[in-house]
Amino acid sequence: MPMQMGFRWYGEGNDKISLADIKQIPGVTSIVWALHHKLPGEVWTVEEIAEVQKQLEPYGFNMDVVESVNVHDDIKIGLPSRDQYIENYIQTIKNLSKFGVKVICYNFMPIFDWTRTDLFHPVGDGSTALYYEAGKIHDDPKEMADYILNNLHGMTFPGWEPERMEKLDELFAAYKPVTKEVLWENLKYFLEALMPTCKECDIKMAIHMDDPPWDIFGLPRLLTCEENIDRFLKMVDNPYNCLTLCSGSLNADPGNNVADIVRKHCDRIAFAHIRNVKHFPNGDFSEASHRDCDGDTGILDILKAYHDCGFEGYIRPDHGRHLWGEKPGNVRPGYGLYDRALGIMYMLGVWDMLDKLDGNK
Ligand code: CS2
Ligand code: MN
Repeated sequence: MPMQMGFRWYGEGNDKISLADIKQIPGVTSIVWALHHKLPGEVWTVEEIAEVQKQLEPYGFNMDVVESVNVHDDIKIGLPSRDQYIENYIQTIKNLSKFGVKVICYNFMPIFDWTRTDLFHPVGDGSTALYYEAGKIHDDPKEMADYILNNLHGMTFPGWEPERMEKLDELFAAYKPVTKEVLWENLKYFLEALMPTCKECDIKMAIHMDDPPWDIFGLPRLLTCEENIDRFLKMVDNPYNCLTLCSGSLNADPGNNVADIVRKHCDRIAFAHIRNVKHFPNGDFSEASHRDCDGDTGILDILKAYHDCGFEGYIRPDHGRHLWGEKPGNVRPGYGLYDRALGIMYMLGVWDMLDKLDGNK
């Protein structure tokens, strides 16, 4: 089976991009979906999942990959209430398995998901992209959360739920005792509880890399480099404990070589995110088009590594730039239609050529 191309979609009525639009992008077989109205910790019901299935079916898309089923803070903090939230997570896995879901992408970052200081930074060609200004990130996390929420213009964004952001002080206080080692322990506890159900349901848990891959606002981050990925996979050494290897998240640290990690752990990568990043000498970075030479991530080397390993998992373009009229208010930052579609064509172009050179086509 060849790799399967996915496209992230935020759901009917919640995403300006329609399934009919996505259908016109060559090669997409999987819609990477989620129930975006659910808060972390809530059970996803069979009826709610069936609703999405009904929407995808006419287009022939599969619903094999969910991104994300978000993990409740109490699990990450390790509070006694975590056992109930883990039970809920297990029930969600069971419900998802009734619809043939194969991979659940999630992350284990305290409080915040991806973090950027500018959501619409000029790239220089008229387009804009997500940008990280190293000097700005040491400021108040509240200011940053306000900035991001204001620029989402009411659009849902996992990890940036207004309900959670309102309680930022409480959240920071609750995470106080959570050192890096405690967070590792809590991740292990969570995964070990899930693994039997994952096997029974044939669903892989695929952790997303931390973005950016370093501690921010004093909060520990784990999935940041090859060494920690090794530790993670060994810690719960189970074929259902997998990675969402996000090239752009990892490569925000220029010390990470994503292609090397692909070659080392290909059998444990359930889901590949391809995103390109350009580094600046002062520690800032900007997201870039998927074309190899537009950034520093080594997109060609990464695709070649997946191809050489016979990767049969799911792959998707990650964040794109905002193009051709995609402006604050009418586009979900990083998730416009055009640049992600261009990214897919770039990836498929490379992939098809590698197939051809191998004599497979
Ligand atoms: C995604 C992540 O938009 C993105 O950067 O790749 O937010 C990802 O969806 C989550 O971290 C997974 O839980
Ligand atoms: Mn990603």
